[in-house]
Amino acid sequence: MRILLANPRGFCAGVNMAIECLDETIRMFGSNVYVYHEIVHNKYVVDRFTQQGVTFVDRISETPEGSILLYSAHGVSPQVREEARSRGLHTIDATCPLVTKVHLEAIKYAKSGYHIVLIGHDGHDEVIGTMGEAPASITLVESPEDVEQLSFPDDAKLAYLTQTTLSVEEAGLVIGALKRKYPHIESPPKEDICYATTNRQHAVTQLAAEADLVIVLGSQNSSNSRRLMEIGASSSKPSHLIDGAAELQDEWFEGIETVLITAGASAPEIVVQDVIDVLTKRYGGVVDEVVTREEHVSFPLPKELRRLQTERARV
Ligand code: 0CN
Ligand code: SF4
Repeated sequence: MRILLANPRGFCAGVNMAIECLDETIRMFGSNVYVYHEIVHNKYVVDRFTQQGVTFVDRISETPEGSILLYSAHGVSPQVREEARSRGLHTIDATCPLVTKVHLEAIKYAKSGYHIVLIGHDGHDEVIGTMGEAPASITLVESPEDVEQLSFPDDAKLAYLTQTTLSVEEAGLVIGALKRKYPHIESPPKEDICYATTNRQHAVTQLAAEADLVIVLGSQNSSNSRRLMEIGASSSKPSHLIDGAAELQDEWFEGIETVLITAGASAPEIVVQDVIDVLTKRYGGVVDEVVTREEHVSFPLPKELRRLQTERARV
């Protein structure tokens, strides 16, 4: 069996930074550290940190006053920042800079009197954070059908923004519907769907044609990972989103000559390699890694953490 291994796959620059940020915080302060929401949407990563003693919370009220709190890669609303401040928490912001970019666009448009149509998934951490920047000036849409329900006046000052981890193709349909209904709507200065989301989707779109089966490593609550699995399914290939090798099922591989393997932006390489090990041993799999795009992106640690590192180095 051929194991067609997609490249790029797995950790993106934002996830690398967020995980390094939490690792470094633990090194400096011990593991009595709190994180608002899952640091990234991946079970393996969250379990690893939980075992180290990190506490993940969904409410600021769950953190002891004066404790250290990291914001996850998906970003938070100003209301959450304010609540953390009033609780005297020491916060470290591990928000991906590409999510922050969307927050800044939302603030800029809202200040200039625009109403913003945000394309995203209702209830997703990133969407909640972005909408919190200007709640009265943002309307969320998920589909072209939602666009049909909008009733802004024809001359309304409108702009659209998107969540960073959407399906490029599905977002394109929503944007098309928006532009047909409101031809003057302003587009974001630069694409909001991030490079990592785009490149991982491009790889699956291109490589699924050569495969009989698609396996995506990632967690069920990971938006970008789910989109990869859906792209496999929309190419009419059986597609599965799994956290690790323990979920592999023998019947998936009956009569399969080529299996495409990829991983969402929050899935660590170790879970990919575990799956490859199993497929090699069980079905004589041979790896054929195909690079569809090069990636050379990295982000620095947040400045508050770098400042703490410098202060420590001086002592
Ligand atoms: O899986 P993630 O933690 O997040 P979503 O795909 O659900 O947004 O991947 C990192 C992406 C970000 C921000
Ligand atoms: Fe940042 Fe994109 Fe990674 Fe999300 S998927 S953390 S936006 S680089």
